[in-house]
Amino acid sequence: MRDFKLYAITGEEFHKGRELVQVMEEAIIGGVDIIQLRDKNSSKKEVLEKAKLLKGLTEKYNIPLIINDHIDVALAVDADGIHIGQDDLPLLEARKILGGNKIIGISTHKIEEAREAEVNGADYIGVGPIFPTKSKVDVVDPVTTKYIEEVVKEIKIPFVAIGGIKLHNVDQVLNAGATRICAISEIVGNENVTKACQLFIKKIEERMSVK
Ligand code: TZP
Ligand code: MG
Repeated sequence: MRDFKLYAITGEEFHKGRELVQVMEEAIIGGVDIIQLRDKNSSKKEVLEKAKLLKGLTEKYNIPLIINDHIDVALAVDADGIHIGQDDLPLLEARKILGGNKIIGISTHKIEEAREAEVNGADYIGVGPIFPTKSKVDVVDPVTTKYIEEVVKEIKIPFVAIGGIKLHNVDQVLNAGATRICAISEIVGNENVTKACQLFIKKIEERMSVK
């Protein structure tokens, strides 16, 4: 898959009445280079409609669209891939359905899960939650930046850090070795979505230039 720096996930509870597509377009303008549709509250039909709208948007800007959980929706709109959790359809089954050309990302919370994802052919892993987060129910305890350090040492496939990452603490995440950042509330909950993304990108790029 094409590499990325800043991954935005939808979280309409934070959008403050603003339209989904508008918020995500502001994020892309600010430098987000991959988007995930994540919606745990809507019907499949509603998720499909949102996926169609976001597919139009991500095509316009030529960035990948990832669908959380709903492999059928991903196929229906020809999204670029899916993101699954440890309790979802197993990676190998998802790969059988999607084929080799689609992106499959999987959330991991410990090094054993990261190893398994790598062996099973994940395109990227999520590493988190780094910090406490209110954006996910039943979330596991924070894995802290220690888990990032373990992944950096051992895992070869791309990883993205997630969970409670804000502009004020992203430096800790980058210092631990992350080069890709994912956020919900700090991006889509921001009054100025574009500006928040620009500031994230600036921090990521600054760190990469001193490596
Ligand atoms: N997976 C692990 S933490 C999390 C997800 C989906 C929520 C991240 O949201 P926020 O608002 O950036 O903490
Ligand atoms: Mg899931």
